[in-house]
Amino acid sequence: MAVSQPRLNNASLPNLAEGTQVPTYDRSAVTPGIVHLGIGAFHRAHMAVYVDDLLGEDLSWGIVGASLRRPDTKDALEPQDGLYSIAVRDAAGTHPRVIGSILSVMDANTQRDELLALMADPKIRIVSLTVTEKGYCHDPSTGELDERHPDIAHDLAHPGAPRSAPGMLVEALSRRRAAGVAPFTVMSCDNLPSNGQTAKRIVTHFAALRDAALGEWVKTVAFPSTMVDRIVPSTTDADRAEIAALIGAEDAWPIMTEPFTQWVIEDNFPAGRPRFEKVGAQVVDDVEPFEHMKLRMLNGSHSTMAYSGYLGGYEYIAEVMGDDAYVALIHGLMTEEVMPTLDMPGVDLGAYRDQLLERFRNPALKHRTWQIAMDGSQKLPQRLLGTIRDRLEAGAGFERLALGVAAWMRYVTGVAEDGGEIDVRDPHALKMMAIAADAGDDPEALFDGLVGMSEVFGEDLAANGRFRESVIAHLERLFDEGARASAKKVAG
Ligand code: CS2
Repeated sequence: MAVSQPRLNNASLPNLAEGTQVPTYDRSAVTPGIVHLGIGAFHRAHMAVYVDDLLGEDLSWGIVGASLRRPDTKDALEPQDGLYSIAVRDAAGTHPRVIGSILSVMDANTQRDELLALMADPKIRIVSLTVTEKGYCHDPSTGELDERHPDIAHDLAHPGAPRSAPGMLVEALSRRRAAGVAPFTVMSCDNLPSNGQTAKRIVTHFAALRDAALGEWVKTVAFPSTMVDRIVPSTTDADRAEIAALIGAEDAWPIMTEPFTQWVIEDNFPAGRPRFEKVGAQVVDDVEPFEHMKLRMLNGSHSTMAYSGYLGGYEYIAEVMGDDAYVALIHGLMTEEVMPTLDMPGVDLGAYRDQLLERFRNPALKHRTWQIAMDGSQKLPQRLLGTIRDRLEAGAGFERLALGVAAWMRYVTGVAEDGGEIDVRDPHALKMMAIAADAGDDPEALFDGLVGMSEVFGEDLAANGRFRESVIAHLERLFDEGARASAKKVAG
């Protein structure tokens, strides 16, 4: 019978298996300086690790995490005193490390007042966010606040009891203003274009809807942009068992990730910041070119592989990369169609592409196509459609990008190639499946229905003949011959 292991927590920390990296600073002396909204796996594999690296030199930057939707992270980390492990995986094995930078986790639904009081406390100098694209309650095609979003309507009616990220930020900022406390810096770490500017536009707009003077004050808040990058598949029970065996303690929610990590940060923190550049982050004046590069190269490839790979019967990205036709498709997409749209002096884009292909191939990373396929209506504009617009304007080809869009349209019908059901997760899933049901198996009707979602496609793409023709041709092939044949055809 297996001997039960202790739970990972402060008490078990000194007795973990040899070889497990653990915090070397005095955790009991760490105080909170950062509140992080959206404490999911990505944050715990990325920013929390950089902060963990820095706490040794400054103990005043501990993180208090908050979940806005589900209490599951709190439930997992509370009995662990905020400790959790990350496991860096590559072909050579799994390397565990325990992270101590998260001091506690709050559930915004049940601890709203406590969380808002902390955000209003002068010792909090940064509020960072990974609330995913949909957490911004915006129109993804324009980057503007969606005033009709149900959470925004709720938060305008109940400003003191917000449930959206913009609502939480504005209520906390308004309390600081009332108390004469300088604002915290808002740092978005989500995969949005110009994420700082986008967050600022949305939050300022929301504040102005609450009260014009508050809107003016929020305009003075700093919203640095950041480009974040690390691939983080969802944790499975097999991962939990592997980590328990490696570290010698039970961790209810370890995080699996790859060796690669990148963080480019705009240097705009009037209230101060940890010295992220000391631990590998790039602190620069202008993040936008890096964001463009990453969203179009990595995420554009990811979404294309997710939809066309899922339809082709592949469960994991590494499996998609085992199919030569898909490799040629993604290599061609980046080289022929994305790279010419990027302006990155001093960056070797060919080397960046090759490194991405290598990362996608990582056999130890079980990254589901279905996971990446989620929330496509929020992702397509910055991952594929912006590049297509640039190519249209240049009179250049975009066949592979168009296949990515067509595969998304085929995917959101909710019916797989073998007739089985696809579990489509998207804030607009019901609307899209209704459009698909009306269109039946007519590719033109499906295209016309979906392209009419102006929050995704804007007005311009719906009216563009070249775009229409190219996507419909792919849709016809996807319905007639399937995704693998479609990848092969475009691969040449
Ligand atoms: C992925 C990203 O799920 C997705 O949509 O494309 O989470 C991706 O893994 C990260 O952006 C990598 O930095």
